[in-house]
Amino acid sequence: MAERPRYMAPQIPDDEEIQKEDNIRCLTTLGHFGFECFPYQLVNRSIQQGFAFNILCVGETGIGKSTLIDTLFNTNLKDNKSSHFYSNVGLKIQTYELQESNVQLKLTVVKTVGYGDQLNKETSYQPIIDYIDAQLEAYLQEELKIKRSFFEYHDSRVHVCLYFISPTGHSLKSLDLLTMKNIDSRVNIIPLIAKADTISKNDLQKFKSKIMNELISNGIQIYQFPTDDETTAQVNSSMNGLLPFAVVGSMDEVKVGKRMVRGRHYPWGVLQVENENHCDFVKLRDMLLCTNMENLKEQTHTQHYECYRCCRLQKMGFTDVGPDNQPVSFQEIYEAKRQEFYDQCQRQEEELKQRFMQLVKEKETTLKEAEKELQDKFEHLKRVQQEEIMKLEEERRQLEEEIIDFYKMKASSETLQTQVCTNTKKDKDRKK
Ligand SMILES: Nc1nc2c(ncn2[C@@H]2O[C@H](COP(=O)(O)OP(=O)(O)O)[C@@H](O)[C@H]2O)c(=O)[nH]1
Ligand SMILES: [Mg+2]
Repeated sequence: MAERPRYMAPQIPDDEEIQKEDNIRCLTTLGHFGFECFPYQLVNRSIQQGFAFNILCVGETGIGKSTLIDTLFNTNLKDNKSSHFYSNVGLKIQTYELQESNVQLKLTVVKTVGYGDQLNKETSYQPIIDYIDAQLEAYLQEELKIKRSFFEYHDSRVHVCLYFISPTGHSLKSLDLLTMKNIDSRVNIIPLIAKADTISKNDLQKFKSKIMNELISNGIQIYQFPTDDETTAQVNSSMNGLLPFAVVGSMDEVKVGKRMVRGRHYPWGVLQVENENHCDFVKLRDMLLCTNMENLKEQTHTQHYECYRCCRLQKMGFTDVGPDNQPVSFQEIYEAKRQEFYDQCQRQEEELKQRFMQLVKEKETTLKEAEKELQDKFEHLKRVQQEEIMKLEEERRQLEEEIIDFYKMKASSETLQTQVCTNTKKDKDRKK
């Protein structure tokens, strides 16, 4: 008996089975192919690879950043208390490997240090921008490499920024507005009202709407939970209406009835962190970790990274269309850039040559002038010396004449003296 084929050959469908839609034929499969298992393959691969998530916490010192992160992951991530006396804002980066069931999570938490502690807060947001950009740049550089190794590459791009707002009950501080305005195009911002247990229920509602109005009137874009997936659309859109989340953090275990819960114990009662009537902590955790972590990562890649990449490549001179609005290829741009660079080098070389010639000419003129000056000086000195020689010659001549005169006078005086002596002797002899 002939062996039965493992898979039935697909039969050619009747014309009625072919639905035409944008020239794509939709066929009903008549046998089992196996591609219904694609999703499982993806799940298995993801579990094997593990997940990575990078959170940036921006907020004043002591506002509750470390406590909230510990509470979110129900782990003591062992962070020391920060000082209020830093002269500049800094960032503390810590990476942890966490595991829940068989899912591994490489969690990177970046927290601001010294934020809001300086008198002059004008540039407090700069280190935050620099950090976000540096991670986007690192990814871009990896992408531009010839030999890319995305499998081992640790993607450090910030997936979400939890912005901690002080529970003042009044309004946002100018530092909050300035920072959020400057980072909103680079990262997904989720605003949080920190230490929400310090604010009453009525004040909290007013404070929330005040914050949202201020964000809108200052044109600040915060992350919106996506509503395009029908499985999460309803919950996400209701959560969008609850932003900013009012959160409370605590790792303390408090007894409520017969149960131990995480909360903060006050003289007047217990605030239960995971009780949705007490604060929005559970909503934040669900939105951040259960429902939208993948979307946050996707937004980081498709929106923020794309925007950064586009600007950087444009700054480098790359473009998709030429001056005549015609598409241009990477090769054409590269060739044009190369030619431009070559021309620029030529121009610079020519300019340098001209400058060199000019300098040589200037130097020659100065040297010639100096030579002429020296020649004039020499001529002058020569003249002065000749005059001096002439003067000395004249003086010598006069002296020689004087000497001759002197000797003449001396000779005549000697003759005279001899005559006088002779006459005196004659006179003496005569008297004798
Ligand atoms: N009332 C209240 N206190 C909190 C809350 N979260 C943290 N704290 C307290 O605030 C202090 C500073 O918290 P910490 O997490 O170290 O702040 P960080 O400097 O922003 O990391 C600690 O004493 C915490 O116990 C909160 O939600 N409510
Ligand atoms: Mg801390």
